[in-house]
Amino acid sequence: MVGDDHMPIPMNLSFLKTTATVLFASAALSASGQISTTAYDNAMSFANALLSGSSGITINSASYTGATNASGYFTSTSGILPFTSGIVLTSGSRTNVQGLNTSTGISTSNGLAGDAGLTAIAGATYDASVLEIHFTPTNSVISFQYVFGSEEYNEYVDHYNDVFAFFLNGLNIALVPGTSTAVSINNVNLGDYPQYYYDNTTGGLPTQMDGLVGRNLGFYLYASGAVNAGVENVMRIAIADGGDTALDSAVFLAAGSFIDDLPPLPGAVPEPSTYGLIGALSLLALAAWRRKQVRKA
Ligand SMILES: [Ca+2]
Ligand SMILES: [Ca+2]
Ligand SMILES: [Ca+2]
Repeated sequence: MVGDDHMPIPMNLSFLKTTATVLFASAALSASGQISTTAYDNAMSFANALLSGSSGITINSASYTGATNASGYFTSTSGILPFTSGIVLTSGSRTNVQGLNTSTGISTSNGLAGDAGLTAIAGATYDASVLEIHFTPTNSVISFQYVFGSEEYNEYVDHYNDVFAFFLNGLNIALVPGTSTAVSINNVNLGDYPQYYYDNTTGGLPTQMDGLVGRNLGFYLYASGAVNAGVENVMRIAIADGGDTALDSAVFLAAGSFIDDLPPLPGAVPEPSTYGLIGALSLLALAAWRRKQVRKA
């Protein structure tokens, strides 16, 4: 599909969409701060932006597939996202994550193919943007922080299932904490895992994204999983439109948050599926190692 909106939707949904546009036209004026973006340059710089200075991770190579303008670097006023800089990958245009929220249907159709891995999770996908990172960690677990945002919220939930995933050595680790459920439009919204969902259709936050996942205090999202220490591992960070190429979705990755350690916040632990992979004993050993590092500091 070449157009900039979905195919016609049922009357009741059209009505909701019109109503929402009117409702937040004034509310958006109260939002403060901003998200700024700059253009994607090259895959290695992009991948290295995720590392902190003291990281035990070495990035050996990286490649990017997707529209050049679908991705870029961002900086953000504090209070919009849980972090203030990083990289953003979208299924449309990077500039569409900037605010204010003046439209319920910001959309860029790049006319690109989807991603087979994402299609396996969420059904047919299009306009995929994929960053593949080949890296060597020092320790046997990695984690990083992210926020998912989309224009599909709320009116296209259960209609257009935009999706993203972090395939770590082939396994998706972008899951609702404590579950094996992938983070997508249909899986996290006002009705499903609402504690992780921020409804921005009233324009409370200065970003065009109508809904954000992973920005609520106490419900931040970290992807974490087991890796093979000392040898090369592969992570594919992928996002795509579901169903057609319209209405953008974005995934924000926090600068410096890609570490070979458990997530930094109390209570932010790896997914249960990860426990099976790492094994309870190595998790305990890792925790003990980390406590020792803290004491030494
Ligand atoms: Ca698109
Ligand atoms: Ca919007
Ligand atoms: Ca979409």
